[in-house]
Amino acid sequence: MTYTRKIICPYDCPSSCGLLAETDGSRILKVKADPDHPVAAGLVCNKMQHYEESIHSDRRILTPLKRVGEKGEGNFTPISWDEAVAEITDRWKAILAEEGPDAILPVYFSGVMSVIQRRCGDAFFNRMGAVQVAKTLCSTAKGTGYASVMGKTGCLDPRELKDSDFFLIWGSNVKATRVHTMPVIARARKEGKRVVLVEACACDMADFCDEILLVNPGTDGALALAMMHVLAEEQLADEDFLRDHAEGYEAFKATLPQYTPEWAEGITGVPAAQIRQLAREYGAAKAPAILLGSGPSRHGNGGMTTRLIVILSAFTGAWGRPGGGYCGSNPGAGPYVDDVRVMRPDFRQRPGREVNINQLGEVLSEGVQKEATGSDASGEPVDSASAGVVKSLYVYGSNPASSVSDQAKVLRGLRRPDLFTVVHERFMTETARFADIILPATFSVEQTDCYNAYGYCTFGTAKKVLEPAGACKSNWDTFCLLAKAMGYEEEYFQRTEEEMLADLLDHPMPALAKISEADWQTLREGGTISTPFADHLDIRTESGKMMIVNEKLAEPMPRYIENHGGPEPLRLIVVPGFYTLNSIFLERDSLTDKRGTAKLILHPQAAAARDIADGDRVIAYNDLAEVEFEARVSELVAPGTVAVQGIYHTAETCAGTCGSPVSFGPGPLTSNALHHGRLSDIGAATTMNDNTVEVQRAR
Ligand SMILES: Nc1nc2c(c(=O)[nH]1)N[C@H]1C(S)=C(S)[C@@H](COP(=O)(O)OP(=O)(O)OC[C@H]3O[C@@H](n4cnc5c(=O)[nH]c(N)nc54)[C@H](O)[C@@H]3O)O[C@H]1N2
Ligand SMILES: Nc1nc2c(c(=O)[nH]1)N[C@H]1C(S)=C(S)[C@@H](COP(=O)(O)OP(=O)(O)OC[C@H]3O[C@@H](n4cnc5c(=O)[nH]c(N)nc54)[C@H](O)[C@@H]3O)O[C@H]1N2
Ligand SMILES: [Mo]
Repeated sequence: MTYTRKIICPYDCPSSCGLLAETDGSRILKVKADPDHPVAAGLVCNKMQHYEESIHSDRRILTPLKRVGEKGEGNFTPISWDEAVAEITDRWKAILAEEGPDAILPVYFSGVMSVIQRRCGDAFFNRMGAVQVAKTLCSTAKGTGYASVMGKTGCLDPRELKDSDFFLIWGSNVKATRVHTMPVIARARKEGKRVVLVEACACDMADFCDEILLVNPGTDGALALAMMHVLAEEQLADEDFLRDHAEGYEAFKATLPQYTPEWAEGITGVPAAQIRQLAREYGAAKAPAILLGSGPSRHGNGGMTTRLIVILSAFTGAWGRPGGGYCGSNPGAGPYVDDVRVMRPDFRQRPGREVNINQLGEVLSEGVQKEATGSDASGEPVDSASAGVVKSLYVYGSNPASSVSDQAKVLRGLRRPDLFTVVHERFMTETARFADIILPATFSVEQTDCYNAYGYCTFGTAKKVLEPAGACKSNWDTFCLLAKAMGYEEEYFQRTEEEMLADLLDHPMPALAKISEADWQTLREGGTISTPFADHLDIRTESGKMMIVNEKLAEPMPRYIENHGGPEPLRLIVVPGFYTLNSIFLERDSLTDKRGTAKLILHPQAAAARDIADGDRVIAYNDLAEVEFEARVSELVAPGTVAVQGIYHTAETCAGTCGSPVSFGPGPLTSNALHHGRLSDIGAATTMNDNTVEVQRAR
């Protein structure tokens, strides 16, 4: 007998789709979009269409594993949970006694996005007092930039775009990363509305837009300023709106004369005439929408760039009209549940050492240097306890060996024989292969949780559909086991995940407090509800006005600042892959076969200057590393830019003893080895699009 259950996609995507899973109680047989889900409404992405292939993949890790042989070699032997938990907690107790909690580093990021499973490890590591990680690997520069203008104001929910009359898609690969907005754009174009793309690499989106502006990466702020220069000069700014709803307009306006389109052409590479034309069209529209992706913010100037684009979105008063304004940050009145109840900062007795996830390589390989020389970089002798050398790494819901910058350094750190590494995973990822102990993790259908969509005004719950495969355990159950063995007696660690969900729903945040009884029923049974769209003129800053000038920042007045850049002639950006989601889905040959080997997209001019043809094997290099790719020559990338799509495994860890020959790159390192760990101007975020390389044909 088969039956259908509602589930929610657990991955890092704005849609948080509702899906219908057909099951016989032991397996998921089929997955399709839930026609009643407020966002999915019958459309599911290419990856989740066959979620069951991932859940029942024969590459899944089903038992705890212990390393045999050298680190990173990939040889493991099965052990029981009791043995694994005993070994982990014995090691941790010894490290805590000898070095203190600053020597234990927990890392998670966006592998599972549901509230409880994503955040529950914080409670455990707060209780321990372990290192605190700034999790700024994704869109924190954009989020901080947005908030420094708009505070907590909700932006457009993508469902409001039906009323927009002009679309400016700015550094967003909608086809790959916001698939539910594709039909909106297609319909708009049929209705004769214009769709303009501002991109550094337009390969995926060119066919869906009326016009493309190819910009040099990291220069979007100059483009936004030049557009506002034209709008102000030609009286297309809505000055009444800006005086009523914003602070600092007059002072900002006084800075605009210098930012001419001709000035911006020299920086962005976009012809001045095209900038002027775009500004006029944008200014003439009643309800233009800017759809901003995170790409332009992953630079040393990413926060400032975002501020300028957000100010532009308000410059013609569009925020006051349905469909007008800005789409791409948190749209709603959420959060709906209080994740502090899951993360339990109150368990922490001491502040703990802080590290930034983008500098993980630096932090882990610190130990290499100190072990080898007995001194730190300055030559000072090191007392390893006070210097805080990390002695144990615990990774869950993340694959930092593949996703974090400065990959060579991350791998060097992971190879340290004295680093005790535990990875809670579903597959033999690049990171898992360096573990001392691997713990087998569940899929979302084997978990109970709630889901706070970050791109739409929806909230949902989903209950466990299947018992965990093999000996797999959820993050929640794993931390409860570890807590018991550590002797942590708080009631929190005695709960089930079902009890934790009930607790969250019993203590709703204001945004959820007033929903109807029918909606409560949906949440109790498992399903997704829509919550009201934000009132875009209810500006949730201290003063109730947008902060064009923000006195709290080191740079109160918005202006153009340069990104980090570098000495090599080509700017390297990374672009999300269409067939994969970060390093997730690499277990599915049906998807990875379609994407093929890792490619470096470059402009015909850059290719010709280096005697490179489409399909050639090439090496991209800078001061950090050399990485091999297959060249793809395209006019749809900015002339001085090279782009790498998707995350790949390295050949080093997968070609050898790897039991699962998943898709891998041609060399021992991937594009992230070419990324510095430098941070953004505000938000201390990744700058993975802000690196330079030289490229040559491989011998
Ligand atoms: N299929 C798929 N879906 C995904 C993901 C995935 O990997 N694959 N990842 C998920 C995650 S974690 C996230 S955060 C989101 C990703 O969301 P975003 O980071 O917003 O990704 P994109 O929408 O592709 O936007 C990045 C775009 O910015 C462009 N770009 C890079 N630098 C610049 C620049 O300086 N200026 C301009 N104008 N453009 C630039 C790139 O060419 C790319 O097309 O998507 C989520 N959804
Ligand atoms: N080159 C390059 N680098 C990038 C990006 C890029 O586009 N290109 N994207 C960046 C962005 S936007 C992001 S958000 C980050 C993502 O960075 P990460 O979060 O480090 O990377 P993911 O690839 O999403 O890996 C998540 C892992 O979590 C595991 N997982 C899933 N569910 C669970 C669970 O319930 N429990 C446990 N224990 N594990 C689980 C998955 O199997 C997967 O291996 O990467 C960043 N790095
Ligand atoms: Mo992300």
